[in-house]
Amino acid sequence: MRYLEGIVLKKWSAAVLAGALAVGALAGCGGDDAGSGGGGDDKLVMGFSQVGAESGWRTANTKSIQESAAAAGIELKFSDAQGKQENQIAALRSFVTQKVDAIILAPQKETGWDVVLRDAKRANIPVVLVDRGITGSPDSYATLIASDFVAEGRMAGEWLAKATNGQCNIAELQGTTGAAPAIDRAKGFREAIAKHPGMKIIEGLSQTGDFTRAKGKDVMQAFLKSPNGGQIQAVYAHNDDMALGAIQAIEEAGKKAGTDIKVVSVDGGKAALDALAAGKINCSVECSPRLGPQAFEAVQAVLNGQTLPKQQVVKDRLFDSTNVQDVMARKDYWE
Ligand code: GZL
Repeated sequence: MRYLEGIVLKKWSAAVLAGALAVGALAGCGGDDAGSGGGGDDKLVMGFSQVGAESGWRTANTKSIQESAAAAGIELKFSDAQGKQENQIAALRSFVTQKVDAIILAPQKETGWDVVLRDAKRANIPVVLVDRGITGSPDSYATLIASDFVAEGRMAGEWLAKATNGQCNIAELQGTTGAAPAIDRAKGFREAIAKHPGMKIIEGLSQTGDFTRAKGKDVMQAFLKSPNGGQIQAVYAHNDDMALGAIQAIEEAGKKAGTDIKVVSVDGGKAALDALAAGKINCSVECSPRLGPQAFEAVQAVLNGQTLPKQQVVKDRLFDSTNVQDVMARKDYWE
């Protein structure tokens, strides 16, 4: 993913944001030719196209966006695409037809958005991307609010290199094929382990688990039964749900997750922190799903005619045995 002048986002309380949006709405933001939205004169109406409900992260992300909309008194038309890009494209077309004031999109994959985003632009409906980026023209959206997935992969790889003194045979559970986090977490991890000749992803043991616990378990079971399965010393899962599925497979194979086979993950939600505290996950790189406040701050700015940086990077932390107890004690996690 390309990064322009990224800014680390401020944390905005919903109250502050609601005030900003109310001022914007009363000021008749969005101009005459923007979508009328159909929500009455002063009520903003936004469309939100969500990937689906494949993981704990996704559920928390949906909650964050919906809570921020409610706090700001915005009518949010929500569409769950059930993991299918074609459903997202249909939802965007519907939002354009309904003349919403703005669209928030979490794109299931990087490609295939040019035509529908061109139509939204022609209708003067701004689009804010959250969570995942796209390869289309940067002119087709106002801004992207997301983590740096390459950095997440790099952090995971560097942690594993340090924990294994640069000697480790790794199996990889990749995220959804074609999705920015899957592409970039794979890229960053490979960049990190390439610095250590003793680290490798085992031939044939890198496969998508589609970000779900069930598929993560199925794929890990197949890995463990494969001819190269005995070589596995660590599994790198692109999200916690697949890591938790892999732990089930490891334990059903009579091995100790976190000890016989190290488990490195991304997302850093409470479920992973619980497993980390139990020694079953060794490291999880946080990827915050709480993008609602920043998304609505961005929409308000765009409707007020401001130009935003194309990428707003959400800062991530790394959780492991050195900090998990403190993070849990402070409840400084998402769930
Ligand atoms: C990352 C997000 C990914 C999460 C998964 O921003 O797109 O999708 O890491 C989720 O848990 O399914």
